[in-house]
Amino acid sequence: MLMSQLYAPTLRETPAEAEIASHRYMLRAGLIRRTAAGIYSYLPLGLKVIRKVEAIIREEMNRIGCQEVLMPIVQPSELWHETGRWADYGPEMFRLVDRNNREFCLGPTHEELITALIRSEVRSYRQLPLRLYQIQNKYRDEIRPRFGLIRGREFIMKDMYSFDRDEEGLNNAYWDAYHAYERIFARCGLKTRPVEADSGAIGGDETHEFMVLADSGEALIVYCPDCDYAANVERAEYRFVSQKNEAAPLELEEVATPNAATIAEITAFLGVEAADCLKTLIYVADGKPVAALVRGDHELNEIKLQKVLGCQTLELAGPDIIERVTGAPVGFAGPVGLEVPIIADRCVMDMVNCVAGANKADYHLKNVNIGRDFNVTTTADIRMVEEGDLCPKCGTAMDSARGIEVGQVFKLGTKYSAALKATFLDENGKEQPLIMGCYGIGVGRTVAAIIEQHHDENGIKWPMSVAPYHVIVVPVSIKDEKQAQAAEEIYTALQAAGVEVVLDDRNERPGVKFKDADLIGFPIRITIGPKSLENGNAEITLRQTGERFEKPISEITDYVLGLIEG
Ligand code: 9G3
Repeated sequence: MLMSQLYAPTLRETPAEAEIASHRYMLRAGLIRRTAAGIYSYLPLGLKVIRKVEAIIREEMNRIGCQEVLMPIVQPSELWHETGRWADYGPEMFRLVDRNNREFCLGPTHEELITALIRSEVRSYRQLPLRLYQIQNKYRDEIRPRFGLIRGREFIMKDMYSFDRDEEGLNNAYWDAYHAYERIFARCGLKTRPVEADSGAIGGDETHEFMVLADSGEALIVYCPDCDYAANVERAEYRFVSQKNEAAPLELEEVATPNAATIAEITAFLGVEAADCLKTLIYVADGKPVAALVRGDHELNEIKLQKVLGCQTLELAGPDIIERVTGAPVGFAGPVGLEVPIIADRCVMDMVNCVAGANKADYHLKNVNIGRDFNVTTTADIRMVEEGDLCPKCGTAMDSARGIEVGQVFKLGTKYSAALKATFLDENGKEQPLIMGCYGIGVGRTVAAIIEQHHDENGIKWPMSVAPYHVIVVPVSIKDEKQAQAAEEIYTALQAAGVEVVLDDRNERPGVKFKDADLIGFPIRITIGPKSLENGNAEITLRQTGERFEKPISEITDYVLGLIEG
């Protein structure tokens, strides 16, 4: 490929909307262009990388016995009515109607579709296990698309679905996919960390997310430096050590706290620690009000609360419900005298003489004590884990990091096969539901994450396995007959050896050519300059390490092949 013909419109300046490195460089290096919010066109260089990542994914999916299919993007609403999910996703689902006014959606995922696809033809245990996957566009109308391909509204996903006769079969599929993911991301040059995650609305019990640790990541994880425990904070647990406060309970006291509603205002106004305050949060669970209590310096984890309550819907109560339930405006809620169920975090049970809202406008209570002044309905772990909390497995203080979720593996069980009546006959002719798992990788997200982990101030540093081209050959001056000829010879020899190579044949100043080479991030740059040429050499620069050295032109092809193999 000649640089003068390659359609890679590089930009000198960083576009304003790009907030993170990968988004910045994908625009500046001419890999993608924004068509609409969260919707992108892939330009030649970007598409080459996407296709290389897909090829690695295909190899590893095929290696664990998966078969590739391609399902439609446009999905009939009937299937989503059968599983009851048509209404679940509201505005996030792109919906459309056809000329006969029939309802469809643009597929955000394909559990319904794949299960309906096979249910009438997979009828016997002899046909199991079955593992089908596709690499296809997905559509989710995100409220805030951002960070380029990391949170788009149209994105390419590899989604695999496994069908087994029993839990053991599902377990095999789950761990085959898990280890395939480890190989996929390693082959892409990505350092990932699998973390235990919350299975959320899609049901099932066990699930892991593959995280790329990056400060720009939207997910927050905690991990143990000593053992392999790692989890998304939505789901993370910690070793709870009860440290009962030994102070004697003091007389309950009502204090005027005009306009001091938040924990920060109360601690300032009363001169107490946040850890001595009670945070009372009023929620509506399946339509009924409940109170959740956490220590003032802790965060409530709504996902844990919802699991403890076992409710379908859970949302923070609005000001009017708070007024009705507590008798006070927002900010003065407390447990004393509340008529609703109270769920307290375990840490609350160690508290003595704490400060809480008085359920009265502009008043708080001091020296509130559990048992004497109020009772709780349930005590549970409903707290957001933080850095420094103890590992639930080995007790070491945990670290935290932000992560980009590039893949996830889920055990679904019979959630979709039961709803869609996808069953098989076992040896005894007895009808059994298929046991399912689903496994996703965000292809665009993976490409963006590779850039997040492989870039510097000059641009991208592609791992060889996914680079859009392996080599760029740069003559310092294309006008110099000898340089142009040597460059042409090297370029032709590399092409003949099957190397993916670009020749920068532009009549540009060397600095411009070197800047573009670094920005686009070719792993190998071969520079033909007047000095090295006199000795029959060319200069090689490795983008990953910055190493620079000369090689006789006659040895270049073999050396480059060695680097690509390496
Ligand atoms: C929807 C919309 C958004 C969604 C879903 C459905 C996420 C939805 C969960 C999954 C689970 C797995 C197969 C590949 C791996 C992930 N967002 N999920 O089900 F209608 Cl609008 O997609 N699916």
